This record gives sequence, structure tokens and C-alpha cells, in this order.
Amino acid sequence: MGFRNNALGYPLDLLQSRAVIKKDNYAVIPPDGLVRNQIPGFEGCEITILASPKLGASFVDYLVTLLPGGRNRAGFGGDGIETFAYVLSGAVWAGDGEQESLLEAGGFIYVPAHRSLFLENRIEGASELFLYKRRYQALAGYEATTVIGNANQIASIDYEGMSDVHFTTLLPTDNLAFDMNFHLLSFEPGASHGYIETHVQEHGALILEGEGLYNLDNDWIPVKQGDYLFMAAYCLQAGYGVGRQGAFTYLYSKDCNRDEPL
Ligand code: UGY
Ligand code: MN
Repeated sequence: MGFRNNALGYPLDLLQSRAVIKKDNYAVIPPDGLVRNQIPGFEGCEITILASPKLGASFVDYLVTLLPGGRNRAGFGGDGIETFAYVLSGAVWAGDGEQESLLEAGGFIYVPAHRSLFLENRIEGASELFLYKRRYQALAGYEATTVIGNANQIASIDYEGMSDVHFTTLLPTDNLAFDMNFHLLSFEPGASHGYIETHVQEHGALILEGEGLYNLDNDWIPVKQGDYLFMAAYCLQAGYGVGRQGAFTYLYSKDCNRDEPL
């Protein structure tokens, strides 16, 4: 049920949910319970806010459905806020006021904190976007630049020596100007992390395909395509790909390249 599945009205059974919300620790947010938000600047868009500082994140993640004619002409981000958009389906024109591109599934744009992100749906139907914003942590002498690409055109590498776990990095790794990155991690059935991670970085993760069994703070939780995961700093985390149909893949953000302030 829920608006994202276009299944509203009387419930068919007892009300129940797979959602788990542990503020400042982790969250599993399946699509069923999500609600629509109106956000100024977005015209003709249905928006759901996922992680936010109220959950314990230093960033905000969103799912955006751009309806026919849907757009953001006012500009999203800027004034110290970096933004990132990843097209899940459809075709979206995206620009930063200088560079622009037509993004299809897998297409993404990172816009640095001194510029704004502009968006416009370019198909007759709806386009779906994953959207992110975070206050940029500047580093003297460095300036991040706009990055436009498509995840399907970036070669993955074996993840930490495992040939059945595929790791794709979307933003530059050799430039300290970037204080965060986006990655895809994909597990073939039966593959897993090599160890349960315990680290200071936070993640927001959208499961793009498949099914997994995920450890969050030592709770083992089944998750699947469409679920959103938030992992706060120091949250224990690891997963197995368990689906019989194919890979378990998620898109996730990770802060990087900065010391921790005292
Ligand atoms: O990059 C990471 O920290 C990543 N391996 N974490 C995760 O998949 N939960
Ligand atoms: Mn991690």
C-alpha cells in the first residue's frame, strides 16, 4: 500500500510495516509508508523526504517523481549546500546554470555548493530521481566542480578482493575538494561484505535491485529493491545478497576527505 505503489484506500489486511526507525543509529524505510511532501521550488513534483537531520543524518535524501512538465527552475542547493541527483527512470534535463545534460537511467549530476541544481522532466510520463543535499565542508585552496556522468558507463572494480562484489564510484577520488562521494555496491547471490564495518562515516542507501539480508547495529534485517537504508556514524553494517533472481545492488553516499572536528 501507499502512494508510491499507487495503492491508496481501505487496507486489504491488518496494518503492518517493515519500517525500522532507530534515530541516530539506523533506519530501514520501505516504500509503502512514504508520504508526499511539497517543497518550494519544485513544480509538478511529488517528493518524499527520506533521511534528514531529524533522523540523525548530516544530509537530506529525497525521492522525487517529476510528473509531466515537472521541474525546479528556482534552483536547489547553492549558498554552501552541495547537491546530487541520480535518475532512476525516465529522462531529466539537469544543469548548474553553466553546464547541462539530459540524464537517463543511471545518469547523475553533482553540483558544488557555490552553484544551484536545476531540473526538468523531459518525457511525457513521470521520471524518478534520487536527490541529495548536504552542507559542504570547504577546504582552503580547493573547490569542487560539477560532475555529470552515467553509472552504466563507469567500470566497476572488485570490492576489497571479492570478484562477486562489484564497486562503482561516481565522483572523483583523487581530489580533496570533494567531501563526499556516491557509490554503487552490487552483490551477486551469496556474496557478502568481508566483515561488519564500523566507521565514522554515514550512509544513505537506496536499494536499486534484488534482495539482501542486512546487518544494522547487529540486527539482521531482510531488505529489497525500493527500500531505503540510513546508517548513522558508527552503525555496524554489512550485507549478504540473498535474492534468487540476481544481484543485490544499492546506491549510497559516504562522506570522505575530511578530519573530524573537536
Ligand atoms: O563504503 C562503505 O563504507 C560501504 N562498503 N558500506 C556499506 O556498504 N554499508
Ligand atoms: Mn560503510
